Amino acid sequence: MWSPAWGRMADSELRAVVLKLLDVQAVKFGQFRLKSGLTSPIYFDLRVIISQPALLRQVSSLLYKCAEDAAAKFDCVCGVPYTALPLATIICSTKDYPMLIRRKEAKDYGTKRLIEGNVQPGDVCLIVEDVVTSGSSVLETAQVLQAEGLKVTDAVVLLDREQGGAARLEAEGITLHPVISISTLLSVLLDAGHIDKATCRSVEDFIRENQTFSAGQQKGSSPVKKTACAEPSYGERAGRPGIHPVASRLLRLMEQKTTNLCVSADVIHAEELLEIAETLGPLMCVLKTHVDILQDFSPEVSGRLKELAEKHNFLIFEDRKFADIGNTVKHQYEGGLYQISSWAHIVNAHAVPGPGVVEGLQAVGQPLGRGCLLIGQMSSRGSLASTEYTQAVVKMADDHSDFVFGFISGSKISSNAGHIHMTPGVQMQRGGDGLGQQYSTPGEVIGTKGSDIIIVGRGIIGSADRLKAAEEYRRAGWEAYLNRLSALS
Ligand code: S5P
Repeated sequence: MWSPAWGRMADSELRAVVLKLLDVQAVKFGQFRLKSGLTSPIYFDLRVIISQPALLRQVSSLLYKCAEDAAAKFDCVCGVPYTALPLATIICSTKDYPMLIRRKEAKDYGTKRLIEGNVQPGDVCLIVEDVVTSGSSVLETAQVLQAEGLKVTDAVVLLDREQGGAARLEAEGITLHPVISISTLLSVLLDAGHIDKATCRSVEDFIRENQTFSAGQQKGSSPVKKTACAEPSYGERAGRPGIHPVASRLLRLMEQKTTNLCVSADVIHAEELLEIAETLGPLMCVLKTHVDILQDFSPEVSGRLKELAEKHNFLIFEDRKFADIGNTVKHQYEGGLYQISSWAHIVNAHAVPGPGVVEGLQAVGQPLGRGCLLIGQMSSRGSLASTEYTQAVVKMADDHSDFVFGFISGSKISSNAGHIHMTPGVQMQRGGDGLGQQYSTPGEVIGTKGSDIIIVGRGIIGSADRLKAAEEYRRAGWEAYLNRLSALS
């Protein structure tokens, strides 16, 4: 059994460690000539972590936690020389385990021992390693320990290159517990925009083509099962480290309900709005409202909407497009006639006032578990959102990731898989409405432009059979998503 610590450990901590490893150049991308003569697109030099005291401590604690989570039983600890020696030392001194040191070469005087420390034959020794490729270093250390009468059943490693080392060790009776697998590392760096898909794929190809333990020799486990650079599904993204809780909830319910349809219920009577929520609720992931166009809003209406959102498992998005200074939007969001923060899971804002608009909204929304979308692009003809503006919006989202979880945009504008893109201006036929609105089709929006959610208003609300129209849009959006997934896997 070997599985990376993804999901078991504090995901955000794992993500932070991966980013830090890149930062200190413990991992590098490029063209590297290896000892073996091969040219690798990735290079690890974990020795550099000894110059980073905080990282060294953090890695040691993750290694220990990895052994603990796997319920590994051991009496002493031995690090594979050299990088893992300080890691083993920190584990032993903080967790109170006796340590053993394996000498690289036997002394040619005195005791001629290969192991330093008090060896108690019969004791179980945990091996600590920084990187595993073929598993041979761990195996050599295990053999030296075993020759002294110790037992070795488990090894913890910071990074598993997934080149067959785990399977080789398993064949020798040693279970490898990696803190990070190469797939995890690639996913985190890809999500964070530090590497592109081409780099990710070249590393995966290299790993796949350079397996050190042939498949026939492996017991059950196959390396690099799911490619890290394949398009992640909505459900997979929902579980990614550090994802905003509203984004996670939304992606999960989209996967469960097989829908990426947001219905824009731009109607003027509350009864009609509630009727739409009730009848189309099962088909949509989000209900978008413009509460200020209702002629007869009352707190009962928002209360009833909340109940319907629970009943049909969708989120409510009040399309208020806040665009004022922080102090004003705070009041607009929390107070007034509509008390939006008390019922809308999602709101949106223009970035034009600067970060204060997000900070004002966040002060109200974050304690309530709400999330915000920034308007990165608009569907209307002649929109002033330039490329530079859109890039600045993405940066603002990154800087406020505790509250902002995505965008209103015509296409995918951020490579962060935690960001959700919602696109308005969608109808079955391309065209416009005479007042500047411009329409693209669900296939274009999801398939070509890489957005996540189609926002459909009059395409459904203006139809004589709203239920039938909503089902057609749901199916078109979902099929475009499935086609995109299969094209990119
Ligand atoms: O750029 C935008 C942003 C938004 S939120 N363009 C838009 O059309 N919208 C909203 O999406 C708009 O306010 C309306 O509620 C909906 C589109 O409605 P439709 O009837 O044109 O589909």
